[in-house]
Amino acid sequence: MDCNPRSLFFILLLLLSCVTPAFPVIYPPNEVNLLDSKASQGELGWISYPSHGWRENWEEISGVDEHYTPIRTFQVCNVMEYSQNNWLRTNWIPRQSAQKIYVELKFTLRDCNSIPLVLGTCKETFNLLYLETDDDQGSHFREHQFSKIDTIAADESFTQTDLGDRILKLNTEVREVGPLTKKGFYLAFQDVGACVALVSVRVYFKKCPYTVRNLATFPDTVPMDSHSLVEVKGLCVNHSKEEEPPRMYCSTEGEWLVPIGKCLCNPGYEERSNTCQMCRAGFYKSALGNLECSKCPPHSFSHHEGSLHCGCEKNFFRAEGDPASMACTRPPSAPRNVISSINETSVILDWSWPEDTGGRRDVTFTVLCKRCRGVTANGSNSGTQRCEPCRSNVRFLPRAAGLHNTTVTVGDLLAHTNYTFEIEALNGVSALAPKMRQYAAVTITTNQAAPSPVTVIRKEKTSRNSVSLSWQEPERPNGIILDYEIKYYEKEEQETSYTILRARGCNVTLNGLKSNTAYLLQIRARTAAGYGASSPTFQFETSPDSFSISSESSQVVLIAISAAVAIILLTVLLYVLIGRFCCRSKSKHPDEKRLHFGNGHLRLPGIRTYVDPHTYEDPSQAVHEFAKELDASCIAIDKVVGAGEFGEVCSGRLKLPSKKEICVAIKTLKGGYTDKQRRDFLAEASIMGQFDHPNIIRLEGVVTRSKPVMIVTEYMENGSLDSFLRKHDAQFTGIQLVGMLRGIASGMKYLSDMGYVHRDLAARNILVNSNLVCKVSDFGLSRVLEDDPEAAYTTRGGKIPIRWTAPEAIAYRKFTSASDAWSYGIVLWEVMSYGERPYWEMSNQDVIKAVDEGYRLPPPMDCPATLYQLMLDCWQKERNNRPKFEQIVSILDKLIRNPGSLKITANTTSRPANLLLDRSSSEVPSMGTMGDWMDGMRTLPCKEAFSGVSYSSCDTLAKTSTEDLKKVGVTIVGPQKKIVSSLKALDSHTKNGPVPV
Ligand code: ACK
Repeated sequence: MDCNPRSLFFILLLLLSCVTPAFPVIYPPNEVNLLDSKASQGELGWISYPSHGWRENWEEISGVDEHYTPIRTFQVCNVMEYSQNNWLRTNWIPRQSAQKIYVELKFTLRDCNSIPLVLGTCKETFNLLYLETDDDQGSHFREHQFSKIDTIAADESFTQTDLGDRILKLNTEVREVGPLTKKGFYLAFQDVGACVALVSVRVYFKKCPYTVRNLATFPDTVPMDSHSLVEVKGLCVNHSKEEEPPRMYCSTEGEWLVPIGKCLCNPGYEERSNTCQMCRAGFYKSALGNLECSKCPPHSFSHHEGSLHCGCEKNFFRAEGDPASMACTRPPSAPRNVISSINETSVILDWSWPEDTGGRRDVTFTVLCKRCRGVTANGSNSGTQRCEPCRSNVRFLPRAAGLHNTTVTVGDLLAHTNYTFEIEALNGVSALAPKMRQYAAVTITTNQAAPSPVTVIRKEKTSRNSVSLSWQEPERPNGIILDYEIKYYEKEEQETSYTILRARGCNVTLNGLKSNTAYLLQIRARTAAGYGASSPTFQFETSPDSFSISSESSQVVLIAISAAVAIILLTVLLYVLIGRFCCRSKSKHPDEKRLHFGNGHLRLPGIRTYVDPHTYEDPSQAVHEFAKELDASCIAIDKVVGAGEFGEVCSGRLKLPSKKEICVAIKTLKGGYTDKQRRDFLAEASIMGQFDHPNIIRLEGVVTRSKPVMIVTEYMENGSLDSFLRKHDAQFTGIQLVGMLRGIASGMKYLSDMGYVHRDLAARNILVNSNLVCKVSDFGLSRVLEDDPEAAYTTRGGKIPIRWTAPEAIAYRKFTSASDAWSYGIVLWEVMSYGERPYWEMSNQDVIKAVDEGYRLPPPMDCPATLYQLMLDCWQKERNNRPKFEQIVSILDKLIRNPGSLKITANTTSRPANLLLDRSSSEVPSMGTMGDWMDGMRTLPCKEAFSGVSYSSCDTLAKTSTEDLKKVGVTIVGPQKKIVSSLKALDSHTKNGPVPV
């Protein structure tokens, strides 16, 4: 064995490869190498000092490292000589951005003890030094310029194995240098007599490497030399947004510390490996956040990547507030098993939940109320049902819409009326799919119901023996109030004896009461359905006796009063007689003023004829001819009930001496009138004053001698017919309506018999009293009478109520009772349609054109066929074919006697309500039975007349003449002709067979 320490060292160095594990060297990511001797394959070119001399210095030797990678090493081993000072200097190393650097040395150092024969010169350390410069100084070297970093010693030079071999140990030492300020530096190794081999030298600095934390990127960051941390702001990765600004601190050790804040992936993106990636198809993410994309909920889909939400499948929807995670839903199916329980005028509706709630929990129910006509008696739909929304006063408990429970009570319905309720289940998406909405319907007929109780009773006047009371109509009359029953008794008698009175109106005066006595009273209303509940008990007291007189003196008083009354009456009588005589001598007798009336109207003997007030020399005189002058002090005005052409219309009371006080209507002439206006205003009274008929409004008198000028007429509690009907839509029986119509026809017959043409016959000009009696009013339109060869009145202008007026009156102002008959037909239509506007919203011009082309109004809903035929007859183009009022009255009388005939209604099934009928097509009768045929002809008088007559063959029928028809009651010319010609046609079609009877 070679005992030279140098050769021994190298042998040991070669052994190094055997003891070092063969792993590839991977440096930590936060270390940036400035110098790595191992990385250089060729000569490193480091300088040793002194470079030339007799002694040995650092020697560069090629070898292999632990991975057998060739490396360059430096060795020195002058242990046998004194005063060693051998320098090895690296090349210039640029500092880059480093402030602090690390020097890692790998070396072997030989233990002096292991070297035989060494003198006391052997060392076991070497020095590490550095020099900062701004540029490379080449081979220039000054020993004293270097600063010492440290003395490096080996931890262990040799290790003894169990077998006694000595193994060379590779030492690794790391030293920090800093802060560095210049652009670069040199390292130097000073050997002072050791046996050392520098296997590798690595110089590096530390940095915090680029990283992504909380979806924010942080760049490579070089720490400060001091102990302070470097704060670094992060940048959100693509498709993300800051939730809180991301920050981190870079430590001097090149470690990232204390991450603060974060970024969140945008909607449609999810976090995958520190990045935000698009959601895959079939998934969605609707919100900002680092949640994963979710799978599309049921009944929805997303075909594209990066979906924010999933679209709904066909017929499925998402309501506005629905979260994207919620399944798409649809409107619920209809509620099931609807049950109705009717209690008079209210109904409880119950139903079951729909089979399919559409996938939602927000199901509510809405109940729609419709009033339907054309429903059969058993409640089933006859196919001709026509419905309209219920009135707003129908009450729903708890409410009509937004019901959470499956029941509702509907109250305040009309009695004996058909209703259809549509119950719809709704959920949050119903509004989005109106076509998918379904409802369950139930049709009911309310029962007849008695009126609700009278609740408000007022004491108007009290005296010793009487009391006047008034009250308000019950809140729910449930029909027409026929009368009120007033029951009263002395309070003390406790109902052991009582008195009952009936009143038609809402007031009563109770006479014959005991003075100074307390009475109790109850009122109840009666309709066709019977009595309603009684009002709460009302107490009143009569006045006490204010003074008492002896029977003797009372007799004297009585005689005195009787005498005074007799004298007054005599005076009044004389005054009236003298007044009449004077007036007549001033003007002509009315009959003398009568002009020509040869208009073909049936004139009954004993009936007076009408005198036009305008024919008076002084028309204002006429008013005193026909109207009574009233003293204004006899009139008390209560309230304004409407507006007339000349001023207000008021209700009030008229108390004439020695007469009962009566309710009256008072038409006033407003101030600032002209003479003409006054004349025209009073003309109505002059006309009205000539009439005396139960169906013509009665004139009570006029006030012309004081202001305001007034016309006082009887009071009609229910006001004008058109508004009355509209108010009581569908509340009357057919017979009640016919009764009203009969009254109007009777009034018109009287007027036509008087030779008076109304010209403005319309429901608005008919007044209705508390007993449903209709009276013709408004005589204001009547114009100057002219001598006309046709005995018809013509007008000199003025407005014509087109919809009510016959075509000839519109075209050439031919106003006759026949044109009044046309208007009557329109009134008939208005009554049967409960105040509908004739021809609805058609313009006047369109109405004139349509009527001229033969179109006529269609039958109103549920209108009996006979009444519709009567309308059509009134609307005959040829005015002579229209029925006379006398005939109309008799037709209506027959109907009243035979109410069954009202059950056959005119067929309107296939026709919308607002289309006019073409007369030519509606007149073709269908040939079925004789009855059908008669119905087809719609000639009620004929049908009635024929019923009971047996016709066995066509022959018999064909021989029927107009005279025959007259005998059996068919008096109207149109139907007569139709029947005769149709019978003849029937004969020729069926002469070989019998005609069904
Ligand atoms: O429909 P109404 O209440 O009945 O409104 C009108 C208004 O005056 C203007 O004409 C009412 N009116 C007219 N004459 C009478 C009357 N004799 N009795 C009661 N109301 C009347 C009419």
